[in-house]
Amino acid sequence: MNTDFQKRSLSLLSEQLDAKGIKVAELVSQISAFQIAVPSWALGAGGTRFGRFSIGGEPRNLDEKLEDIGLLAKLTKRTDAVSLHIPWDIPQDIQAIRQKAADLQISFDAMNSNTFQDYGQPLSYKKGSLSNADSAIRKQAVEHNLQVIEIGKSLGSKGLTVWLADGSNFPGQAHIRKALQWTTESLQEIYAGLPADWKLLLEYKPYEPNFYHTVIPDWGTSALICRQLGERAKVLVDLGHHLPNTNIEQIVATLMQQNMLAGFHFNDSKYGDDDLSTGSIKPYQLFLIFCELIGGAEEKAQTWESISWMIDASHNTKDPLEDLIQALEAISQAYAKALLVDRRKLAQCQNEGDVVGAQEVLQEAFLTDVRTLVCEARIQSGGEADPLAFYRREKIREKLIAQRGKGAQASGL
Ligand code: RM4
Ligand code: MN
Ligand code: MN
Repeated sequence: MNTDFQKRSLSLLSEQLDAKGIKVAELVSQISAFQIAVPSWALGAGGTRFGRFSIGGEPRNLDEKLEDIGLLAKLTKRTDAVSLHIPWDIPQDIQAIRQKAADLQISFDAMNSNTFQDYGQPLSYKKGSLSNADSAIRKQAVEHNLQVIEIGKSLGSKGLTVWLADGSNFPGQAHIRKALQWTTESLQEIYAGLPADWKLLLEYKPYEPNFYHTVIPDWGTSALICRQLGERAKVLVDLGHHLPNTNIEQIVATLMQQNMLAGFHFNDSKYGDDDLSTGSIKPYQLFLIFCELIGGAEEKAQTWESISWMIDASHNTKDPLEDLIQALEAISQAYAKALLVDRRKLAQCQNEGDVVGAQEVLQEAFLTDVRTLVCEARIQSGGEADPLAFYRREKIREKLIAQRGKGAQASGL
């Protein structure tokens, strides 16, 4: 990126935005402040049930995962936290990991429990965990979540994310009401072990790995359960966890209206939980989601600070670090565009029933090229003007392969 070109683009854009009464300096500082956590499982190859293709130079342990995120943070200045999945990332030496994270200026975002796999624990989760008909299995799953909280406490995390794979594959397999009741009771036990300054983020997903019914299929069920837990339990929206064409921005607006939005798992989707790069399929939808978020916070439905932001994606074909650079960029762009919306004019159009005018207001913002702004925010924060170009120019993947090996495999999916 040519700095002279960046300067000229910025001054042109400033002139255009100034004319609309928008202050570029303010926008740049808002974009700079917006940080998105990266999950520890997004740094290696994901694979599908048909196979897994190694990327080469994948991080072999938590230390190396933190190093990858540290690199992302340094280049993009858009992330400053990691979200750990237990037991994939159990820290062996808590003090050493804390120190490493501090050196890299990374903090610990919400912790993720895992009761969707067997990893040598006494009782199997094959037929479910928090919803299992066997109370001993439910107890084991509750205890696992409580242990995850303990690990999180020692790292300085402030949240527990629960994604439940529980459900059934065939009609009749599960007692649907009992499964919901058991899940609620199990979560109540977990919630009771949550420190006062923590929140519980409850995810939902309509199908996969169970294909007939999932115990928490949608935001409504998640919200119903959260209401039975307490005010620190809220709904986590993973963008890939909806049936095709669901109006996610409406879900966001509804949850904010109820002060029930815990946070996001960013990714993109064509059909289901595709875990594709954020903004690669439906950038307009992402923009509309940010419009609701900004509107909801401005109109004081729910505070911006109470919402957690995280990427949740899995990479089958791309270099994960390149993909994360792209995702962080796409999220920042959608946010920046949503900040440009003339909300006063939009409200006026809505009140007057001016359908065409309202659409124009949104399109005007969405069609503005904000790359210069996002780049400026990065430069001012000390990041790289063009992180992807830097990554390729410096041959970082090649260096990681030389250092960690071609067959190095990250723990995770
Ligand atoms: C699930 C869900 C969870 C994530 C796992 C790996 O589909 O999105 O958030 O932890 O995948
Ligand atoms: Mn998720
Ligand atoms: Mn998912």
